[in-house]
Amino acid sequence: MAVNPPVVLLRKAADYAVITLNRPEKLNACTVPLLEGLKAALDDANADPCCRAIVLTGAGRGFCAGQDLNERKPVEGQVPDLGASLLEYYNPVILAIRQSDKPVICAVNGVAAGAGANIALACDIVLAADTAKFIQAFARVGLGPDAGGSWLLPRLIGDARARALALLAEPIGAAQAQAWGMIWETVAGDSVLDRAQALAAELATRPPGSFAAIKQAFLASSGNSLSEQLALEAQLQRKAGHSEDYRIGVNAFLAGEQPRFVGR
Ligand code: T3D
Repeated sequence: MAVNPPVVLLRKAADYAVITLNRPEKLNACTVPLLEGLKAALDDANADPCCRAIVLTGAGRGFCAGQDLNERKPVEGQVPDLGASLLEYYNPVILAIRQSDKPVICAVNGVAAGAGANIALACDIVLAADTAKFIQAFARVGLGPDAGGSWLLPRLIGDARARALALLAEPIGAAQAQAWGMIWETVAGDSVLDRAQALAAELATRPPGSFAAIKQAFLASSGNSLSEQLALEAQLQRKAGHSEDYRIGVNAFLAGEQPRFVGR
């Protein structure tokens, strides 16, 4: 009997994890098992102290085509509860990325549409193949934005561009996305995953306490006043200042050496 391959793959390298959405024949469109698998893989990587960075990518020619619309085929007499779907499956994925203390790098290997685009944009560092496209596809199927898009996009590219992208639901190429500040880098050819893994390996040598502080500070900044944010920075910096990695970093600087951080 043929066994279906897992729809999400989790591979652990020495000190980082690679999560691959694995429904290539459907451009990794999100089903319940895919979203559950993605959340479980993020939780696993987040809880593993050996894993100091996370790479997220898609198998095949797409990154993620958003909600699998086969799961939404209209049935006479039934109405889908998309709110429940978001609360139960999508929102926890976005929060697992944003609230993780570890850097999450997205290698957008191909088209990212609808909720798939916003899962990518929720990551900390977004790299995209030069052939990749981002589509806020929601209005094409009668929906508004979700998976954090209405929060992320205006912050990334400004209100005017965010509104036009959402209203027009037109694809935007990787180079344009980079020029607008929506993503970090466009990678030529088919080496976006290699580039993401090289970055993850590099980040894995850096002090994880710094990354936790960076992510917590940036996450809080959108809801905080300047005074609140200054207080939070002081709190986070107090904790960082007590770490062994801070002591190592300062000693290495003063000795003119490369620091060898220990992750504490
Ligand atoms: O719970 C909830 O519902 C919450 C709501 C979530 C919000 C959303 O994410 S809604 C937005 C859903 N996504 C879309 O509307 C995008 C739909 N897909 C497309 O527009 C196109 O497929 C793409 C522009 C992404 C790519 O086009 P192209 O020409 O490169 O590929 P294709 O031939 O259209 O797709 C390849 C296969 O993937 C094809 O299957 P087949 O015919 O070869 O068996 C196609 O049907 C399938 N596919 C692509 N996207 C989806 C999909 N199947 C199901 N759902 C999809 N979203």
